[in-house]
Amino acid sequence: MSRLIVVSNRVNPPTGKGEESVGGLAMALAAALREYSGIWFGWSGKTTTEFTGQLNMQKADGVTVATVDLEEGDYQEYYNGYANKTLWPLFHYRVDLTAYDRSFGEGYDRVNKRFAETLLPLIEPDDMIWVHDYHLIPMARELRRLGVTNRIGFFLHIPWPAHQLVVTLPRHRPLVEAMFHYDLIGFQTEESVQAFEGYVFNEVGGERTEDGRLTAFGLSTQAGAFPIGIDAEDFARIKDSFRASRVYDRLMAHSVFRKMIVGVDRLDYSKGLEERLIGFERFLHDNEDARREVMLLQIAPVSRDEVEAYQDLRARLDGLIGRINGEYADMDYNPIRYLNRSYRRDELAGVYRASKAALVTPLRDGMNLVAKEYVASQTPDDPGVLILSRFAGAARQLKEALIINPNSPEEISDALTRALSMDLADRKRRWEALMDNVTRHDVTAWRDDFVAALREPAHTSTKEALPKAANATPALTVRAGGRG
Ligand code: GDG
Repeated sequence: MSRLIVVSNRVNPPTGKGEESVGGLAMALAAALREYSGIWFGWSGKTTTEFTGQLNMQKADGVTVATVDLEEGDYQEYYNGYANKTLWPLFHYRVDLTAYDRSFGEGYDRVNKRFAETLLPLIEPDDMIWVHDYHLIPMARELRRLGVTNRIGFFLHIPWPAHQLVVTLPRHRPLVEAMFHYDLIGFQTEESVQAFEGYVFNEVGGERTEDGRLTAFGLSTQAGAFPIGIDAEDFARIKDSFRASRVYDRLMAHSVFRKMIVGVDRLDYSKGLEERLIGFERFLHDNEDARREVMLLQIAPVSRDEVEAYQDLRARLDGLIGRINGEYADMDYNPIRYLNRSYRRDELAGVYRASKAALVTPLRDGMNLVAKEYVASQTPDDPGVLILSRFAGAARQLKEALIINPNSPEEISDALTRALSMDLADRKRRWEALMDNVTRHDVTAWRDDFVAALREPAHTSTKEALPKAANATPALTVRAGGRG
């Protein structure tokens, strides 16, 4: 069997101690690689004054991990710059927060080139390469320039935005062209696939071939939806673990007369935290009886805090929570408990289990794994209710959740009323259907579906190496068409 080389910006190998770092991509890849012999390659998280290309190799929990340090300037332009100040906001429909600095794009291309050069010596002829997320879109193009003809797949963890948003990027064409150097492109939802195709057909005159491939720029690729899942079995198991039970007991003891609602998110403007709080404020305003009875536990570990938009969000949240607690708290009651720290995964499972409802209210989200984790952590004979934004990719699958528009405080408030008064039979019926979905479409199914499609596409084209010209965008370089 060919090896799998996974490439992602950050490499977070599983520790086996439930202490994996925060973030959906890390959660998913750690679980996906656990049973796969292969290499996980990416940035070490460290910066140096000058890029050396020195590979650090380690074995962690059965996975070979290969990391490289980045130069400080690279880190600023590629990571804090193009990835997190340009692509992340734009792909989450926040044109107002999108920075279009040219130097960021140059840093982004430079780092992708450096990653490709560093990875090259590790690649064997039969390896499949699976590149992850918006940080690394040009990676396949750079590998092809170095002569790599292996199968290379790409998975985008965040949404692909509408055509009109993509074209606000000054370098949108080379960015999309770079995607055509992959053999397979995976998106979270059909909606993202369609948005991508919309760009390809309407902006660059691309076409769909009879066998379903996309052609443009003289290249061809295959695109599809591969909704990511969680390790549902593991969550269902750790929810009963010692640590989870300890957290559960602690929370239940404190909230005997109170119903707890939970929110767990990286502190990010895409997650709709402000909208959630305003919806909860509306709920408290409209339901006098609920005051003192209902509390929101919001876990929000700080994320990307070198980026101004994240600092601003944090300050606004501090103000908003102060206002709501000031208005509705009593000597022995705080409506919102807000925690800017992260917890172990097994502790999170205990928190989910102790909560009568979860509020998952992103304004845009590729998938949202928290929604699935909440479902997987419930007790079958007394499950809580998931309230889920229609703008999360997960809403396409988790249809038995209470689906809301997070921009509407009234909808959030009404959903809370409904969730907290829902009878057991209705809760069970919904949860069983949700759990069935979360279990069937788990992270293993996601990995296997993607890898199978990458390995044996129904109809395939053979990618060829690109000429090694450093900065040129090459002309037609890929032979499209069937294998035979
Ligand atoms: C991206 C896409 C897509 C959170 N707090 C703690 C903690 N977390 C974990 C959660 C969950 C993960 O972080 C967050 O995953 P999400 O999917 O909700 O969101 P992103 O980080 O934005 O992930 C997203 C995902 O990639 C996968 O493709 O679903 O749309 O944006 O697993 O549990 N984990 C721990 N302590 C915390 O305090 N241990």
